[in-house]
Parts: sequence; C-alpha cells; structure tokens
Amino acid sequence: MEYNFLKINNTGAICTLAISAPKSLNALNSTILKELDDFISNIDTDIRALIITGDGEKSFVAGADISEMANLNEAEGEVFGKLGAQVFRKIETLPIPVIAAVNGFALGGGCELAMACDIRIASNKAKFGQPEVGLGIIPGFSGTYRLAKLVGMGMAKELIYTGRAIRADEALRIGLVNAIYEPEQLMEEAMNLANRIVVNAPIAVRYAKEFINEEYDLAADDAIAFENKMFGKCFATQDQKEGMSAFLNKVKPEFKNR
Ligand code: CO8
Repeated sequence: MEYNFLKINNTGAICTLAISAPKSLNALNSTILKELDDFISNIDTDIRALIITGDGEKSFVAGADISEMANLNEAEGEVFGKLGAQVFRKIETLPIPVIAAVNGFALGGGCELAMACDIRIASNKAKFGQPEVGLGIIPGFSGTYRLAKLVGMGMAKELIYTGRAIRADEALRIGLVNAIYEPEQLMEEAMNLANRIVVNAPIAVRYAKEFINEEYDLAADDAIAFENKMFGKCFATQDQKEGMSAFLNKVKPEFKNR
C-alpha cells in the first residue's frame, strides 16, 4: 500500500514513523487510520523497535479529524471509533516495543495514540489532553480505559471531565510520560532509548511486553502463574543460552531472535 500520510524511516532494527497531515496538525482521518493499520499489520519482522512521532514541529497528533466526524450518525460514529480503537490495540499488542516521541499537541485521539504505545517521551513543548467532552463526545479510541490505567482513575476523570490540556511537565508529574527533553533533542533521545532496547534479547523483550500488557487484567494468582509460564518459555530460546553464557564468559551477547 502506498502511504500518503505516513513518513517511514527504517534503519533496520529501529523504524521511525511520522504521521504527516500538516494542514490539520496531523489529525487522524479514516485514511490515515487505514494506512496505520496496513503498516502495523505488515510490519517488517526485522524491526525490533518502532518510534511513532508527528511530522513538523508543532504537533504529534491534534486528535481525530473533527471535519470528518462532524456529520457522522450514531452507527457511523461507532464504525469510526472502532477503526481507531482496533488500530491502537494492534499497536499496543505489536510484538516489539513502541515508543511515542510526542513533539507537540497530543490531544484527543493523539493522546490516545501515545497511550497505546509502550513508552512515551515528550518535548517540553508538548501538550496533552482529552478535550472530547467539549465537542460533545467522549474519548473514542480507548482513552477512557488507558488514561485511567496510566494516571489513576481520579486524575483521568479530572482530565476527561474538564477536557483541560496539560503541559509536558504536568504529564511527567502524573506519569503520562516518562521523560521530557528540549524539542531538538527529542528524536535523538527516542533513538537512544530504542537502541538501549534493541541490544537485548528480542524474544525476552517480546515476552516481557506480552506479560506486562496481560497481567493488568488478571487477578494476582493468575498474573503470577502467567509470568511463571513466560519465564519458563524464555529457557526454550537460544537467546537465553547466549545471554547467560556471554555473561559468564564476560563477553557481549549476540542475540539472534531465536
Ligand atoms: N481535526 C481537524 N482539523 C484540525 C484538528 C482536528 N482535530 N486540529 C487542528 N485542526 C486544523 C484546524 O482546523 C486548522 O485548520 P485551518 O488552517 O484550515 O483552519 C489547522 O489544523 C491549524 O489549527 P489551528 O489554527 O487551530 O492551530 P492553533 O495553533 O491555533 O491551535 C490546537 C492548535 C489547540 C491543537 C487547535 O487546533 C485545536 O484545538 N484542535 C482540536 C483539538 C481537539 O479537540 N482534538 C480532539 C478531537 S476529538 C478526538 O480526537 C476524538 C477521538 C476519538 C474519536 C472517536 C470517534 C467516534
């Protein structure tokens, strides 16, 4: 599929994807969501980490496209919401880590896209928020669910009920982002973070992601049993043998993703 709204830079192990719709501050319309879906569904298996950002200096993603949503009826609204929610769930469950490098506005669907990623880092110019209730809707790309998980129910309710946008420093304080940087350093820091991940055993990272995602919805005993199973599975990989023998022989491991 040819992408009109995605700029992709694949260096091999690390791939950067920039959403690019400059006229609407990278707002997500259904074409962009379909392009994202196609990219995520067919992602190159050699990629070990994905960085998602917004093209340009001003915006990560300024939300879902309001001009496309304005005249939807109930059924069409549900279809549009489902499209975004499904793509974001695919990002969340992608078997490699996904880093959101939030370079500007991350509002509505933009904040929801960032929250579907594993790790969020931001420029100190970034702004986050779920302004949907001011438009007569609720966060429809799974934001009500993920925001409460990330920042706690009380803070999520405040942000969603008021629709107020918060600056990067407040996002850092409440745990919505892991770190903030000067705008010109953001992509370099995202690459540094990705590089620190991709030197590790890919299967172990994948299992860790799968487990952390799943454990949230499990009771403690089930979560512990699940972790135990995933832990055991690591010992069926060549990378576990490589990682441990490299440590014991005081050399760097060479992981083969097997
Ligand atoms: N949709 C469509 N166009 C947009 C959007 C958007 N979300 N955001 C910005 N634009 C457009 C503007 O209309 C403007 O276009 P034009 O130049 O043709 O007038 C252009 O981008 C530049 O925007 P501004 O002139 O407004 O730039 P400012 O710097 O003054 O303001 C803001 C930047 C603060 C980001 C402002 O544009 C804004 O408030 N945008 C809307 C933010 C918003 O409300 N986002 C949430 C949208 S709702 C949503 O995401 C729901 C997700 C779940 C959907 C579920 C479906 C059922």
